[in-house]
Amino acid sequence: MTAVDEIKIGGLGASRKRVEDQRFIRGKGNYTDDIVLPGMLHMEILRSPLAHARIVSIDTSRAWQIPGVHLVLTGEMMATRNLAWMPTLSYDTQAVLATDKVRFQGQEVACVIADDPYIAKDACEAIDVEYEPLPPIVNPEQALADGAPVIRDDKEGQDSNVIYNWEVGDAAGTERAFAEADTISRLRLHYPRSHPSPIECCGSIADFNRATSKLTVYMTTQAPHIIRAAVALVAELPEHMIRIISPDIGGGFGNKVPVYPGYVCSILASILLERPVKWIEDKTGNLISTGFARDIYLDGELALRNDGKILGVRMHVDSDHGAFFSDAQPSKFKIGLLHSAFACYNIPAGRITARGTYTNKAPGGVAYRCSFRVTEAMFFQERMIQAAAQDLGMDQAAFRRINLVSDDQFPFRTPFGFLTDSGQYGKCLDVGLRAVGYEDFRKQQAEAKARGRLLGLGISTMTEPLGAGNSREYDILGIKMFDSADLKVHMTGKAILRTGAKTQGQGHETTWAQIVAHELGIPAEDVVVEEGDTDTAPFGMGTYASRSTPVAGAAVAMVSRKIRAKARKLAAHLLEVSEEDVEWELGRFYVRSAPDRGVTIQECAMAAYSNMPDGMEPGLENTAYYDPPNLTWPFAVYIVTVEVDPETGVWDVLNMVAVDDCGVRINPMIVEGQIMGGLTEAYAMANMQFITFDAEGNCVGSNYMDYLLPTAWETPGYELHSEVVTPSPHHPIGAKGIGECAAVGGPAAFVNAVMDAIADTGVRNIDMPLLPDRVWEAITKRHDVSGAPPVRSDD
Ligand code: MCN
Ligand code: CUM
Repeated sequence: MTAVDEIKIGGLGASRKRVEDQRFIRGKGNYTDDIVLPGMLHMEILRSPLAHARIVSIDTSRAWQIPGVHLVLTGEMMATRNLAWMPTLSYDTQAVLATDKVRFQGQEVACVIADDPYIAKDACEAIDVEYEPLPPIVNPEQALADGAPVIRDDKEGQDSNVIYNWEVGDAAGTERAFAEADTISRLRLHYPRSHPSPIECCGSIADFNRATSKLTVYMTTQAPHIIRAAVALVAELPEHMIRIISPDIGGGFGNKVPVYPGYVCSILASILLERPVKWIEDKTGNLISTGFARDIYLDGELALRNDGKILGVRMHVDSDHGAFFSDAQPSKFKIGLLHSAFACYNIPAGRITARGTYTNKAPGGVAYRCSFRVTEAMFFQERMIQAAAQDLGMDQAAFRRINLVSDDQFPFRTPFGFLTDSGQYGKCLDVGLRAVGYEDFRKQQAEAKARGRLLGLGISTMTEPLGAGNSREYDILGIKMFDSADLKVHMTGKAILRTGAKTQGQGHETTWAQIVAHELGIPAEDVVVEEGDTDTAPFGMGTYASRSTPVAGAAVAMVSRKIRAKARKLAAHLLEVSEEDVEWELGRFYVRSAPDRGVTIQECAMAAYSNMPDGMEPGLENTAYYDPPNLTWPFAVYIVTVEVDPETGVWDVLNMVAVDDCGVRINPMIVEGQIMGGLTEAYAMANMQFITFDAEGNCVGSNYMDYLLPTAWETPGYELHSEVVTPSPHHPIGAKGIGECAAVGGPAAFVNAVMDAIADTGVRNIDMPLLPDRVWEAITKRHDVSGAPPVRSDD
């Protein structure tokens, strides 16, 4: 007998088909809205039509009279239970239902609970709210202007719209670097607001049982245990009497990390009515009120030597957080991991200053396929790198090559203090350049130019920190960031695995079983994976920041190893030899001196319940908590070629090459799916997707006519490369996160390509999205097109 074939049993490296798709493609998924409980009522939310206004009065009497209405909740009623406001994940407060003022269009003002959602919606319209309008503030510049109205006048001592001033890096060293520079390259950029827009909106079904005092909440959350802790704190319910169940999730993309007022209201309503209460957000509600992303302005500077060496970097960012500072991020860092910028470049000194402001927009600023602001960090970085190469008159690839961290420099301390773990940056760049035919394209580009055609090539190279955290540095609201896995191997060698992560489409049910197969030789199909139920899953911090593989995935490997250690003892007992004489090969223990004498892992499992040695605790189950020593640092090179039509400003992608090194790939097919999805979102952000606000604070982008998602029709094709593999030196199976890389690094590649195509115009920047009219304006007027669209240019 020999070891089992790892690929055949669906182990590490197998492109195993996604087991969850068995139910998804049959329409048998079980999403929050699919759940129907006996006696269930329905909740709808009345939202503010105005961005900034004082509430004069709320009259709910007409709503109460509508047959089928069970409860009308207002801020005033919430206040009697101390629930009108709730703490945010960034130590701010957020209104659950407005009491004093409304602070953004779409803010929750009241809720109606009724027999069905239609009655509830009608009753919302029967609530009479009198508002006294206040001047709205829609960007940081207005927020910081003299005499600007203070949006958060509810907060004692808050006399401006500034939330924080934060800085990181080496101020003196950076000053010196800039003093020594031959050239200083400057760029101002805006990364506009965008929205994750998962197909499934947010929702919850709260079910409070008075007899048992137990509260069960089915909800769309990426982090059920954090929600349980938050509910325990906010609703003052004992934690063991709260069960959060996150069933199938129809896409999260960060939108389902925060705590939303709808969740809180449905919980209170269920407690008051002693019946299950379901809240399902509609698309407009989701687009205008839940977890936005980005909306951040950069003043960036690079200190350069004329030979191409970057000496220092200076960044100032102004971040628009909306009306409440509700970012989910490690509490140590005010602007997430923005300071991971330039981590792949060898730059001696850097400094970031960051200022956050309140505005009359929905709260957000962190979520959407990003590890806490790394999307902004890498976009700014790669736009600044392109501008710097251009300012020096250097080739884009050569300039990067001079400054990228080389293979022998790891672990590498980045300009803002991170320690990157590993990588082969130069090799990835070579693979990408070869694949796109770099030299040839430059020739084609020159020839095309002679005929009036605009071709461009954009490069984006980046490493990003994935896997928050390690508990020394990372926590949310004081809860340390680590993760967990619990593995129960049954008598017949079949197993159930639970983790503290929560899949939303990433395929954990498939890939975690592959790690077990790799560690134990139990076929992946014999391992069922379950996530998202706080009564059964071990405590974990959930899925976002591509942390699942780096942290929960590591815990899966570690718990499997604990199981293997016990199985070894069982094997020694079965083989009647001492443990030291037992060897392991995949799926089987054998006697070192007699390799034919062996027992399978399944036989060990049976023995754990039927034939254990004297004194051994029965059973084959264990739990592992994993606190990673560092973040994992995948690397990527994205290269895009485009043609820009000077007559219309329309740009088409000719080719896109992606070289991703995320260490060991558990399931190559799933990894490629993650990259393609991310590139598509990157393309959407660069090309079409934005939520903007008019001067009154009206949200433009509250529906899919205005907020454009790319379909298969406009999405370009991608050429993916997987030949560079640098295992993470500290991850038990060498895997690094991948979930966001393409969405993080992709946007700059598209924008850089368009900017390269129009370089001769002297235009340094067009802010995203690069809509045709904006590109056309830049080409014909020969000026930068900046700021949050719609842009009002002077001429
Ligand atoms: N994987 C792998 N080998 C690796 C790394 C990852 O096979 N070396 C697999 C993993 O096992 C997992 C998937 O790829 O099945 C993504 O893993 P990982 O990079 O750990 O990311 P997470 O599972 O933590 O997912 C989070 C990430 C984020 S933050 C957003 S936002 C996002 C994304 O994933 N949201 C998504 N991808 C998404 N994909 C879908 N379909 N839906 C979402 O909501
Ligand atoms: Cu920031 S979006 Mo993902 O980390 O859930």
